[in-house]
Amino acid sequence: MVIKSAKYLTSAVKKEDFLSDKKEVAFVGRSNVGKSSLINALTGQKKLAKTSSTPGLTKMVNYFLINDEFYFVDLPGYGYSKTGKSHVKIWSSLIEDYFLLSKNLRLVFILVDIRHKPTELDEAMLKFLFYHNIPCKIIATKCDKVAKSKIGVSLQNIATSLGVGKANILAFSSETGYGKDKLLESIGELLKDEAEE
Ligand SMILES: Nc1nc2c(ncn2[C@@H]2O[C@H](COP(=O)(O)OP(=O)(O)O)[C@@H](O)[C@H]2O)c(=O)[nH]1
Ligand SMILES: [Mg+2]
Repeated sequence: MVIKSAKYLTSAVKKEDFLSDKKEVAFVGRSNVGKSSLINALTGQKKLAKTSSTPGLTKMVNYFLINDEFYFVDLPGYGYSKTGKSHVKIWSSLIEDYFLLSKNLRLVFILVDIRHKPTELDEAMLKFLFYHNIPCKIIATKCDKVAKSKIGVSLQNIATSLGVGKANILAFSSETGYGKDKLLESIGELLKDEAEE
């Protein structure tokens, strides 16, 4: 598919703010894994989603209108959260609310860093989505950081560690655009299949 237009629409800070009028494709993952950069790379707009080298800043559910047809949704990052003195391992209840209430959600991409073994939270997120019958795929981000010849092995390791088939994982780089066409194709297929139903 081709992205002809993309614009930031709104952000939800509570469940009452969630949109429900269009199909949604959501991106989730630990803070700093590259969610916002991926949305910028896919849409070809460098400043559409706010990117940051400081983890944990995005706490809202951000909606981007694509081709006046569907939404990309940038979800809050999960991971260690500094609340007062303690660091707790969490994802926000806003993420759970989003998954449970978004009836037009068609696909969730869980982003993991291609250089690292998925974390317990990545596994928990995958299980949560399986449990609630929400279709999901994995994107291994920052693949410009590993040699091209190592991408295949890295994907296999991530697949094995998460217990999913390698076909469910795509390698991606926001820096080089690696994987962009495949990713757009799989989003296009998903939305097209539905139009034919
Ligand atoms: N080398 C490289 N760096 C990336 C890539 N994607 C994101 N980053 C960097 O990782 C940091 C976090 O990215 P961001 O998109 O804000 O992550 P988010 O918290 O998941 O939204 C930023 O400094 C980005 O420049 C990538 O594909 N390759
Ligand atoms: Mg972000």
